[in-house]
This record gives sequence, C-alpha cells and structure tokens, in this order.
Amino acid sequence: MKEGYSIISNFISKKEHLSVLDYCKSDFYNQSDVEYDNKGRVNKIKNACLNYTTFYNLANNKILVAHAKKLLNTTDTLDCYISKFFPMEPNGGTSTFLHQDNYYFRGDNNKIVSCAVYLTNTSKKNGCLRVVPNSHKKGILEHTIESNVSKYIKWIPEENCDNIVDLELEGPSAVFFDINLIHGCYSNNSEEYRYSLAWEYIETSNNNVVPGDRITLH
Ligand SMILES: O=C(O)CCC(=O)C(=O)O
Repeated sequence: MKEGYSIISNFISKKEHLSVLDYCKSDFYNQSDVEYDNKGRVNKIKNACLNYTTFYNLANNKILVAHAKKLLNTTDTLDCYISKFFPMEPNGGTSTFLHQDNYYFRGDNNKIVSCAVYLTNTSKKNGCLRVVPNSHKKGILEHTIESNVSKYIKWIPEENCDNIVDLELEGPSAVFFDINLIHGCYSNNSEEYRYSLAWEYIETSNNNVVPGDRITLH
C-alpha cells in the first residue's frame, strides 16, 4: 500500500448505503456493547460485525473482501476481527485520536489489515480520519496520552507525528491501512452525527493474535 493506506469508493449501491445509514440512526444496539466517553457520550459500539448483521454484510462486501485479500496476498477465507461502530455524536463527540491499531494486539502487519468505512461525508469539522503517511515503517510508538474513553486506551501525542494528512472524504468511502499506521480522527464539532465503522481483516486460519471478537466472512 502506497504510504501505508489506500482509499476505496464505489463499493456499495446507493440503496444499500441509504439502508445502512437508516440502520445507524436507529436504536439497534445492546447496552452491553456500548462504550461511553468520560462525558457520557457514546464513543463506540463493540462487536459491530459479530452482533449486527447489517454491519456483518458491510464487512462481507465483495469489493472490500477482494481488496483485503489482495493486500494480504491470500485466497483463503477471511475473518472480520475487532469490529466497532462509531456513531460520533454532534457537538464534541469523539471516536479515536492518533494511535496505531497494532499497539493493542501486536500482530503481523503482513497478515492483518485495518479497514475503516465512512458512511457520511467527512471533514475536519465533523471528525475526518487523519493518517501519517509511511508511519507504518517506523515500529510501534509510545502511546502516552490518557484517553477520554478508558484507562486501557491511549493516544500518541500529535507533536510526535510528522506530516499528518487529513482525509476529507465523500461517504461512503473505505480506507484500508497498515495495522502499524498512525491514524485517528478529529472530534465531531458539527451539528450532525458522523457514522463510521472499523475492523481488521485476518485469515480465518490465523490465530496468532490476542482474543477479540471475530467472525468468518464468506
Ligand atoms: O473511524 C473512526 O472514527 C476511527 C477509526 C479508528 O481509528 C480505529 O478504529 O482504530
């Protein structure tokens, strides 16, 4: 992947996009899957693809799965691993700040790839994704900033990141990125919700990772 990430658009029909958006706006989730921030706002819904078929179907999208297989250089069946839905709340809601996914699970970056799907248009104002090109080549950095979500989650200080690129994208868009790539989002300072999902693609046969929600795709 050039610079550690690639962007895909045109992977779902308009009809499917609208139907997923409607689902996002509904009160679909189990309370046990919700993680709140320190201001009581919803930060994420865990087990997104494991527990909610609409999101499973999105991860199972033919174009996304084919792209993941190409990046992982495999024809094997894939699993969707550690899936999350981020219904970034208006007026200050957050999802993640700068971090490396692989800080948390220490897998092989040739064997797992991250994918984030933006269902709404994203901008600096409503919490677009930011990436540090080529940062996946530099190993895992220290994550020293306390998060607003849980004591197990930490962020990388912005001053330790050179040349952050803001990916202001038209939704729906999918961003694939190396699990070592530094990335994160702005807060949502708009008046509307900003919906995204994220997960890892991993070969079904690969159990060389820490336990996490996972489900086989077909
Ligand atoms: O899409 C988002 O809001 C955050 C995605 C992300 O950084 C992650 O899941 O690690």
